[in-house]
Amino acid sequence: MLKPLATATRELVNLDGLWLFGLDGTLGPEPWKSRLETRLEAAVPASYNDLFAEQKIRDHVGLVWYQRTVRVPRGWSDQRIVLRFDAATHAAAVYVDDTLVAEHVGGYTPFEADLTGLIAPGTEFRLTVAVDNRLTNITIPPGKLTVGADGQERQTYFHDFYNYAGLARSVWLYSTPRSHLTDITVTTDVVDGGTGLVSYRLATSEPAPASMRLIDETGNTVATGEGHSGTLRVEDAVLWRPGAAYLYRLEVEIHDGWHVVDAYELPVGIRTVAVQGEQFLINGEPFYFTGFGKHEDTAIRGKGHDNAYLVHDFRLLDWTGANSFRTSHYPYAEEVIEFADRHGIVVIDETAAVGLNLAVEAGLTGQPPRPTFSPETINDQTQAAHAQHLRELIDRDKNHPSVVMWCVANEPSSNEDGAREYFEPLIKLTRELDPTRPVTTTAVIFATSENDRLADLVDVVSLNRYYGWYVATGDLETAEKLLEADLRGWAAKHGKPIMMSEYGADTIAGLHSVLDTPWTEEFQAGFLAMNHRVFDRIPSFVGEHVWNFADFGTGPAIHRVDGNKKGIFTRDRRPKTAAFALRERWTGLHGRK
Ligand code: GCB
Repeated sequence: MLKPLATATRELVNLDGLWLFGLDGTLGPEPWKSRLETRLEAAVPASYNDLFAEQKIRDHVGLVWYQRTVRVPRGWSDQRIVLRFDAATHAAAVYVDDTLVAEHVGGYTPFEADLTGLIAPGTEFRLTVAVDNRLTNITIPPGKLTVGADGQERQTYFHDFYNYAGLARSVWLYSTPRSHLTDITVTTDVVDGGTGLVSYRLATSEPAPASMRLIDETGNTVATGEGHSGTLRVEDAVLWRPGAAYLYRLEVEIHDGWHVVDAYELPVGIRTVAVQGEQFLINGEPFYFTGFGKHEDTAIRGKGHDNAYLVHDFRLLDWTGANSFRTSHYPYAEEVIEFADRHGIVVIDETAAVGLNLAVEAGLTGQPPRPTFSPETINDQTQAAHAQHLRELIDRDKNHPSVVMWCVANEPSSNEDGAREYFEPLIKLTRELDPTRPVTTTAVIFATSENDRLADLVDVVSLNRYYGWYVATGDLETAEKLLEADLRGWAAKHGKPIMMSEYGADTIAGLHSVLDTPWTEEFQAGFLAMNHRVFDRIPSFVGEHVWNFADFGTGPAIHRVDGNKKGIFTRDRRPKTAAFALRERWTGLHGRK
């Protein structure tokens, strides 16, 4: 699926703005069949939860309805007309006037409906979307529904960020020619000490001759090609490098013999990624990840994409000396990945498979643990949803040079029976879908180098560890010993690159102490410094991602004070003391290895 783009042959209308909004059950039966009977309007893109300052809306479980009218551009009569949602969290049914045109499950990947023939250019139609926020044992991420004493559904989930929902990304109406490009796949390589190879594969709606040219940043054509697959050679290629992005532009056209039928263009970064022994290599050079696990999370918008935060967050990454981040715990808006492409920030692209771990559920709820992998819990249907999600994620993000590794899941219960049977086929699928990028999963604290059953399947061992916080709370001396023993165990067993994909301590901005007092700014800085001392003693260490870039919203919990406070920045992006210490380490660290 190609991202909508205005080109010489394609036009694009953005449908963001204010949409009518209502909770299911307040709107009468079959709400899509007429104008929604509501006074509420919701901003798109935004999660709906925090817009209205109303508990009933914030905590609603089930469907909500969005509606607006859309005018189809008059000039689109001979065109194919497509409606595209960049995401609807977590499932959607889309109606054009009275007709159901699309259904989609999975909250963080795009989907489309072909409206050609259903709507007439120059006219208006009623666009209604039902969005479902429910998570069950067969969704990604999983969750659990129960019925409360009041007869209402209650949602619990096994991850620690608020279950924001709705239309948090852009919605588009766009045109393509009837005969059109449907997909482009690009992979790159570097040979002979500097020649870039750009291999392409095109898919089209019907057979059509194709041609393409690759243009450098100064506008010079550096290679041309023909056909649906092939390889372009770029002598003395300027490589896409971390911190020094360079993007060529691939212009693709299909023809009918005489005319250009469809045109599309794609930024291309020429770079290689590989894992060799205990090293992570970008362009053949060892790369050390500095950065964060992030979230799409801001006040009021929830997970709504916002370009102002995008720009600001990337400036703060730069300010701290971060060269990378992980899209914890779901694929981020494509604008974020494109921005990383343009600004040379390296991305570990994670699926929405967070909480495949019912030991974590037990920890979060105080209930006795249930087996994670069983017919009643995470089962074959969950695995099928996970596989589908992987297909959609890799289809969307495969061409981004910033994406250097896939993270198939966050903290799955990799020490439990059933973990290997569940994950082995998914990791295999990931490699089939994209043979060019390394694969990882992050390991939870209960997964030790002794009992884990997945690390031999992945390329990089990524560990989430909270010694000094959840374990040996406040005792950094003990924490240092535990951490070192833990890391050395993994290093000795696997001989692979190891990175810390999460380490952090909750910190209330403005709370201070001269003692090692958890929740203070000084403790957070001391906690990170302890971790760094240990990392620097492990030769196979390839990176450190602090948990988290910024404070973020969570559901109510006795261990969460207005959200998770492990941010180096507050939710409104003000630095805590540790931000300055990180900046000192990371701006001096590049080139360390
Ligand atoms: C974790 C999770 C992350 C949580 C974090 C925490 O291990 O991966 O989603 O937010 O711990 O702060 O507890």
